[in-house]
Amino acid sequence: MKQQLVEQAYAIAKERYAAVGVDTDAVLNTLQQVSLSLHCWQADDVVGFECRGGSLSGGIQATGNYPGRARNIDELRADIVKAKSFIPGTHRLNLHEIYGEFGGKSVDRNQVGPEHFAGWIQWAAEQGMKLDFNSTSFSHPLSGSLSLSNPDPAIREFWIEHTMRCRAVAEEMGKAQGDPSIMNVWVHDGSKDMTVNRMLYRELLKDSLDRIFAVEYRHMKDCIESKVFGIGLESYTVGSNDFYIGYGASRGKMVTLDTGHFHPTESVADKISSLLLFTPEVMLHVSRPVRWDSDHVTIINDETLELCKEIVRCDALGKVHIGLDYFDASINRIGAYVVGSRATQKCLIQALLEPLAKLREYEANDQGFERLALLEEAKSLPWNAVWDMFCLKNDVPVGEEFIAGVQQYEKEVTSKRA
Ligand code: RNT
Ligand code: ZN
Repeated sequence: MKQQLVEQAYAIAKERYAAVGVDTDAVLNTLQQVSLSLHCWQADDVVGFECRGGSLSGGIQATGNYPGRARNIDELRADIVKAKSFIPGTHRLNLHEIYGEFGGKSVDRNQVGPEHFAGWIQWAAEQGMKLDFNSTSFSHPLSGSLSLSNPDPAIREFWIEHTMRCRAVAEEMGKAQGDPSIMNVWVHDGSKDMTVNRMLYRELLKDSLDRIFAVEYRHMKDCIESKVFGIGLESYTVGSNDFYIGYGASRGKMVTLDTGHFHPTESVADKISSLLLFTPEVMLHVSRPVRWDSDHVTIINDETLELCKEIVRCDALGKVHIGLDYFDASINRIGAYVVGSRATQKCLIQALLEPLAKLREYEANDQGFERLALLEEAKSLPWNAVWDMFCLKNDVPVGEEFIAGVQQYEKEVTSKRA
């Protein structure tokens, strides 16, 4: 697209926004500071690089068999580099433990250490990306239905050891990058059918977490993620929302809000302000549930928009970490990264462009009509011109131009993967 067109449209948008008290240049600067944490697992359908193999378990599922899945570390890295070239700004990479560099050896989950991520740390530094991390409870012979809440001491110890080691890995990442690595603990623990032991498993999970978090680190931050149910684990989830809110609030740990992990009419946006009053920060997994926690590619929709608006309205960009979490195996996977990341950023820019001062003035004066009218008008202010300028400034394709870029990479690279 012509640079001149983008500049002209931006000049007009700048004036329109100035009229409602919004400084578009300041918005561009603010958005520049916001890093998304790109989930590594969209590139390979959550398979990872353990040499054990086996299928995805733990109640999650990547459906579709679009060709071109990344089959090894080099392919995954190349895909991330390609995706990132279409996403404006500076972003982080979120790794799972199963994506370690195990050098063709079988390294069990209770043997993992920072050495398996030394290559990633070096690569990320070269790419100007910071790393976040996740322990991995699923897709392992000992995953079963219960990991950290398993009444069998041997199995529970195994997963405690794994999670403790993962924190040590995250600590090394944080140290190397001079910025804390955020480590998410999500365990799939639950039960397919009714349980008569809800309390027992939750007590065990609480105790496991207390032991895991007993070691204090300075270069990593912990977060804990709840969900409603998993596939094959429909009747009970040990790590429910209530469980982790209680845990996070009492232990000063961040709670991870995955937008696919709540009842369909529940507003995740509404949770931000409550959590921030009782937990230090918030981690997000921005996704798009369709009928269930289906992990479709994030798009601009009311849910994502409201979520971003709440972050901005709470003045919490510095306290809310925005990670993505979806895995669609039915479409071009690099395209999936780009669409979901750009959609999240487009929601953020709309949130930043909200004429908040004016809206708050109306609200303070009890001017309900005026507030409603401006909220409605703001929806069609020319935010897209500001977004195009953001892309232009960051030297990434403006508008739909990235489609051809993704297609070219598919033709040259991913379509050749058997
Ligand atoms: C699963 C959780 C979790 C995973 C990743 C792969 O329901 O959302 O965050 O998606 O750990
Ligand atoms: Zn998630």
